[in-house]
Amino acid sequence: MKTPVDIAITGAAGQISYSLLFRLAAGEFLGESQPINLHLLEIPPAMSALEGVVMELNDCAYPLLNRIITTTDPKVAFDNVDYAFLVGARPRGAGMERKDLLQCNAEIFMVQGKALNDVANRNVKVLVTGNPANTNALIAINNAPDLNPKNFTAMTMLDHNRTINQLAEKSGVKATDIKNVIIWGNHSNTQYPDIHHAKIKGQDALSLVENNWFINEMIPTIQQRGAAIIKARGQSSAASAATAAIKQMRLWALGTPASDWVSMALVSDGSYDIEKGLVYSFPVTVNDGEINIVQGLEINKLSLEKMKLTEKELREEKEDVKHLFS
Ligand code: NAX
Repeated sequence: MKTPVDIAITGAAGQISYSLLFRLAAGEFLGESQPINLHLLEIPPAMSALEGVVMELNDCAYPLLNRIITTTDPKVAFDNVDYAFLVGARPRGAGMERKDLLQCNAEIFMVQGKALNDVANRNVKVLVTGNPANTNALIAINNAPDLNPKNFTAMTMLDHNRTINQLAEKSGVKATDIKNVIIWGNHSNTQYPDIHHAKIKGQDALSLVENNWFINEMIPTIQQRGAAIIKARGQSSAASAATAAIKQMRLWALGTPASDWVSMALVSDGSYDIEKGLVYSFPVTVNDGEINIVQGLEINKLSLEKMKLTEKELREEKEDVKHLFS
């Protein structure tokens, strides 16, 4: 039996975690021969709900689930962890401005960044899902000076998967026939889902679907998909978000297939003239746990405008929170 890996999940009593935890315990992340310890972080009012979730996890009698720790202390949750899924965040309340939301979440991610810095495994992989995900990741990175900024990504895999699905539905093919879609920028409604480099069964996507559909239907559909799900379901996307979180972390840990890239938000190194240091979504490949931004893609005028628009929003978010950087 392999040594268990330690995985922290914040917001463990929330609805994304209600899907995520069971799938991690079933082996969907690192496979069916890798035992895991789960470190579950919540805030005090949610601890009772979390105990219920733990009872259910135990009732599944998962062979891979070695140990469960529940806590309200980030330093206990992140102690020596190999992977951290930062899902927990404060939702937007009535009358709350976007700036207020940014602020209260910024404080959560400042505390968690410091705790990761102090106690996590030095090779920890941290995936930020809680919104505003890119800027929350930026705050955590800037409060974890002893960890490599490359240890952090924010989740744009759900947007990536949504783009694959839209293109597959439109062209009547399977999701696996679609390659090389891109999400640029922020996980917000300024994000730019780009299919200029995408292939459908090996052919250029834009030779098979109309440019007009791409610009006037597909892009807004992806940008507004979260809101459409809330309208239909009365709650925000949860199972699809958990699927995307597992996919992003799995590909980061185990590598991307040679035939495709995926989208992840990570610290910009200045590629594609995006401001260095912002947490921005790029097309990436992963080898041996190292994420590489796909270089040399041709960017036309439309793409450049959209990439700059979402970069501008991230710059503004950074301005609002940079007083919290250590
Ligand atoms: P829920 O409100 O169901 O759960 C959030 C949980 O986080 C709650 O149980 C709460 O008690 C806990 N929490 C709050 N502050 C905490 C703290 N300081 N430490 C630990 N736990 C804390 O939300 P859920 O639907 O699970 O969504 C979680 C986050 O994911 C939200 O911010 C949501 O906006 C975001 N999403 C991000 C997506 C992405 O693609 N990046 C897509 C899905 C989702 O909308």
